[in-house]
Amino acid sequence: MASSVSSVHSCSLYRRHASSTFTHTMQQRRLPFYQVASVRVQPAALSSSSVQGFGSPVAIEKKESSDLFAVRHLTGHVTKAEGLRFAVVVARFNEIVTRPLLEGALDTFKKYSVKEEDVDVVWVPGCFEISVVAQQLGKSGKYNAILCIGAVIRGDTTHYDVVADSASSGVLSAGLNSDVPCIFGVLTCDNMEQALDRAGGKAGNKGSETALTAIEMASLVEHHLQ
Ligand code: INI
Repeated sequence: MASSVSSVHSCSLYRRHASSTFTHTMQQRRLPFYQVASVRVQPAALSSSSVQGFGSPVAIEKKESSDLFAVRHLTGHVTKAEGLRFAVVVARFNEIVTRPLLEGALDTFKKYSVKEEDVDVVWVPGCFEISVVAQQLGKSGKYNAILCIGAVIRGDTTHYDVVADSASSGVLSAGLNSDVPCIFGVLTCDNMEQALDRAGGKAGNKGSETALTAIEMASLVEHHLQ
């Protein structure tokens, strides 16, 4: 298979970004670079069998060792959080879940060098109210990203679906309308046990994970997209 970019030289930019990105375990799990590279590049070095198994470790290994990626890769860095400002909008409904999610998020901000004075926390009654506030905060121009935290837990009626759908589409709209990343840290669970598992229990703390997403997105916009 021929490659249109097979003659390009080694790309130090790609390597620099890739290695620093992959030092982070969250990023490793998501494999953002390999997925992008897999789609965009069909290197001659790959055999047809390795191309067939595109997501296989063998195919990834071969592509990584080639020097074909002479394109710019823009990514946010969780290690470049200093000076970035965040708002966290958190729902009081199911506070037994949302409070530990918030604590996880604030811990993570601290670990990644976000100063306490660069974070504002805004409480709202429930998930339904998150997006209107997120949009206002985004439009205020004061923040690099807005982290939205809530917990919707299925009950006997369809109310769950209405609130969960409004929260997800509302947070998306808030980001699109304000041009500031609005991160979806709302749990949608079948029961309280599932929710607690994800709020610092056996499934980790989703508040902490979404804080990392907020840092990465804020860094991406601040350092590459302005
Ligand atoms: N709000 C939540 O944040 N989680 C829920 O699980 C929930 N349920 O299931 O009802 C919920 N409802 C309240 C809603 O967000 C609004 O606050 C309310 O409807 C007033 O607008």
